[in-house]
Amino acid sequence: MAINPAPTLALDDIQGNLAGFNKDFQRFVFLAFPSQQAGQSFLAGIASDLASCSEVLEFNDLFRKVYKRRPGRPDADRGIVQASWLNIAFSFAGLQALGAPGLDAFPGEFSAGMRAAAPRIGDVDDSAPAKWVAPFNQTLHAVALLAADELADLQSLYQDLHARVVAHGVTELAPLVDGQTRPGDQRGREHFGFRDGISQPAIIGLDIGGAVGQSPAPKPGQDAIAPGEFVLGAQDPTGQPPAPPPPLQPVQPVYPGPAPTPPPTPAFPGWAMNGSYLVFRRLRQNVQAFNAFITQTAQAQSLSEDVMAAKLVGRFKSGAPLELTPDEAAGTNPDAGDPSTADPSLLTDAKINDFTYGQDADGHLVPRAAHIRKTNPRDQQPPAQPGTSQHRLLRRGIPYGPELAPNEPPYPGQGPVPDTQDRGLLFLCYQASIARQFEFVQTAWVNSEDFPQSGDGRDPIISQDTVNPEFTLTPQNAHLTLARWVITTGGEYFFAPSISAVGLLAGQPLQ
Ligand code: N7H
Repeated sequence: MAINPAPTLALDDIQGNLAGFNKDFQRFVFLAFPSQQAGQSFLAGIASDLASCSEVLEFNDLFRKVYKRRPGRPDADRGIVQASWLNIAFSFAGLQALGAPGLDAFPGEFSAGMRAAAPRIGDVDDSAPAKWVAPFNQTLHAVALLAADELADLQSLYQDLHARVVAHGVTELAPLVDGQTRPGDQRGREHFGFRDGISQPAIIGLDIGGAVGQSPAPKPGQDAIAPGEFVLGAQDPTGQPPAPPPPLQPVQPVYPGPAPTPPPTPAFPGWAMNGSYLVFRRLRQNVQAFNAFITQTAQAQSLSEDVMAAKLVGRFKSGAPLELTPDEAAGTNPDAGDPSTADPSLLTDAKINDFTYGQDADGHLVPRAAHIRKTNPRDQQPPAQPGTSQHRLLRRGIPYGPELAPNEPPYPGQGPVPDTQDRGLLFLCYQASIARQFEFVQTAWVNSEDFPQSGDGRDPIISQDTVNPEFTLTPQNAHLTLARWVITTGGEYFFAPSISAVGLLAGQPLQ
């Protein structure tokens, strides 16, 4: 696709996690507003503290420069610049509680929320909302996203937020939901041991195109995607400028004094410009069962465990792409391990994401239902469907929970999972349309046993469907029967408005 000239995005106004906080410690504080007044007075206090994309981009750029200048030092000494960030996002119920105007114009999947979507997106039986853990078992109005380089900084950011929550009579819904980067050589990896966060779309005007810290062009293999895929009101994929938004309307404050008449509601409210939908999912991972499956199946298929695991995901645990390592991917050598040990260049920007599946149409290298092929089929989109560029996700997840202990008791088969064994991924992704992006990927691709082709099977990592859990390992019809290692234990659909819109929702006048 030709790259349209970089549009000017309101980077000072778009909330910063779209650019990627990329912090080792993150806390998600879920909130409910007992009244419009409580919610608005709370928001009025924090609107000016929300981190913007510009700040995050500039900080990340500075961090990279300082880090590069200090090779050979332990990681902890290399990145001496630090920052803590705060963002906020609202559920539909939260926007209603705040009296936000124009809510009729928001799409149905957002207003109904993730619980209502459960049967559609496959959150059934063990993953059904009735089994979700607190705080996801109640109505959530907002989530505050806190991020820091050090735990102590996260704590102080939280203390500050908590004091405001208490002062304004907002309800904090227990428990706090904490994510952290895994320690030591597992840094950057999720709990099954795979490096994560490698393949992301390059958003024109955010990741590429000229602002501070941006690269001039996408990395090899990275798609340049129009910002309108992630930011409401930004340039759409055809390069057309957005339709002029209706004028911004301040939400009238309900304090002090009686509520005034609300302003007329525009078709799609102007305050939603420069906002983005945030999908939040708490996904529990049964690491013991995953490891046991890999060991048993590798043996049965005469593959090494490294290759077996890579066949399910499409990458080795190091991140090395299976598609670029045909000798290992062919599985003819049962001793073949992770190829990046012998060839570290596979992990460089030049190679790690630079592949397509066209020459592997039958899936003899990367099974067609492997996780990264299901969730981004790259050049393998069936011709009748719109381009994969319409279904991209900006992933911002972080692992949660303790490390697997060497002598950990067997994972509970039934009943509650103790905190000491509850680990997984806090999956977050931003997009301009939950229906066309997250829900489409989860339903039409991940949960479909016939995508990309009939009988390929469901996504082995994240499909929640337990009916016919078959996975086509090789084109020669080697089928595996999968177990389920990832369970949904909570989640919600949120909207992250622009920073100025948070002020408007709080009833503040436009600056
Ligand atoms: Fe996935 N995993 O460890 O297996 N994911 N994911 N994911 N995921 C990716 O390329 C994982 C989840 C996507 O462009 C990698 O960054 C786990 C959900 C997409 O080539 C690994 C969980 C959804 C990509 C994992 C989980 C997605 C991707 C390779 C849950 C959306 C990029 C590293 C516990 C519905 C594909 C990388 C591309 C990559 C894992 C969740 C989507 C290792 C364990 C819920 C779009």
